[in-house]
Amino acid sequence: QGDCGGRECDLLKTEIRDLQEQLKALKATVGKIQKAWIFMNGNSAGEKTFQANGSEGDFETSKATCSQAGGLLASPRNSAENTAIQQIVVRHNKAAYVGINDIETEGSFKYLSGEAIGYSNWAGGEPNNLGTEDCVEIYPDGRWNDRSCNEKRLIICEF
Ligand code: GMH
Ligand code: CA
Repeated sequence: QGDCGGRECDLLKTEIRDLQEQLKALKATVGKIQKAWIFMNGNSAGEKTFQANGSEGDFETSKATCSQAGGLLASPRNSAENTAIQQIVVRHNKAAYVGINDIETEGSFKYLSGEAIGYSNWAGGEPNNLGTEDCVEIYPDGRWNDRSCNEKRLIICEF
């Protein structure tokens, strides 16, 4: 409880107040930087921010690129996130892989975490596993197509 006393206690109280002020200022600064960053070249949905830097890669490269950047290959878990990713695809006029695949079990699409997907936005007739298609691309219209993991696609990461 608040029953500490003496000079040492007063000092701690002052330090805590000072830290609280610094934290508040820090949060405001981070918020501004985040907004400016999203304004420049990204998008957001809920707590997630999505970014593309124009680079392209196959599924493994896309996954590794995002992971090396401290993020995750964009993995839409609801329509708001899907729309945010779609808008970046439109901006770059280039389809992108999402962090979803059925590499492990054909027809069982999972996030990179291994969890089964809880949301999907397949284009008509998809997934059709044409040849062998274990990865998922998102088109400019926001719809998904299962696709070979070896194509070159826009890299979009989430943070
Ligand atoms: C087939 C057809 C197309 C479809 C492609 C795509 C390949 O060529 O069904 O309409 O767009 O497959 O699913 O990944
Ligand atoms: Ca397909």
